[in-house]
Amino acid sequence: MVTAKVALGWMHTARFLTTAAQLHHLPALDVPEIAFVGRSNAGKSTCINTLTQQKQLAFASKKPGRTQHINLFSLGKQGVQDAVLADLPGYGYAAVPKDDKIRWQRVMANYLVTRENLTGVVMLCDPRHGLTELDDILLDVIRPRVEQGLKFLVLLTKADKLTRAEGAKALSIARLQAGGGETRLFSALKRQGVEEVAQLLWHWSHPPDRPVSGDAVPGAPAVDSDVGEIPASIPQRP
Ligand SMILES: Nc1nc2c(ncn2[C@@H]2O[C@H](COP(=O)(O)OP(=O)(O)OP(=O)(O)O)[C@@H](O)[C@H]2O)c(=O)[nH]1
Ligand SMILES: [Mg+2]
Repeated sequence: MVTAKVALGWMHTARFLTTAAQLHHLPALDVPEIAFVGRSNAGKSTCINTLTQQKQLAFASKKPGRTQHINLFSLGKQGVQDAVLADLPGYGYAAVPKDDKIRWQRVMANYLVTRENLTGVVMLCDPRHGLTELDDILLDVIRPRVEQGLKFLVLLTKADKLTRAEGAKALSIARLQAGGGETRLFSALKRQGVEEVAQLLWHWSHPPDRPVSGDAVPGAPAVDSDVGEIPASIPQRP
């Protein structure tokens, strides 16, 4: 188990990579990508800022619908990118015109189904509203990939607004609905769950069979040794 200090240090290396309004504008990457999804205003951007210990990395706002593009953030020490976080626009915001909603739901579904380096999905949910119909649809979309190993966490946000008993109840309901994935309470305000989530995401991004660059495991075969081609280099920020 990685220590909270190491996991939080790794999270703190986050820096802006790119923003895209459409899927084909996203760069092809070969490092693990972890997507933050959920209803508008659930607290996705705030969660990313809290985990990375950076106030304004992702734009958070009281006004729902603040995030309108897919924003990618690189993680990794000393300029070495070893994972990417993706902040996705929220869904279900009533004031968004219907056509835009449908367009966005398609982009989101396509992203979740086709993004090759997608390793994990963090679904944020305000426990006072529970998992909604749109959350369920999204769970259906990713289910086949979860069965193939996609990691999955339901994060019940704004836990500071719940009593202990309400929190425990929300957790057990979400566990039933999420079926299989991990479920946690999270509060950006009280920093509840921050260390555990950072550690979990570190493990998702550093599976034992994927040695960290420059950190060869003695006796382990080289990565891709049977593929016979040099892995594509990872684009670096200038
Ligand atoms: N009390 C409390 N408020 C929170 C917490 N996390 C987020 N909020 C508030 O919830 C609101 C929405 O947060 P955002 O992080 O912008 O939500 P989002 O999911 O990124 O929203 P979209 O970009 O519209 O999809 C803001 O007013 C935050 O301050 C929390 O842990 N506790
Ligand atoms: Mg946002």
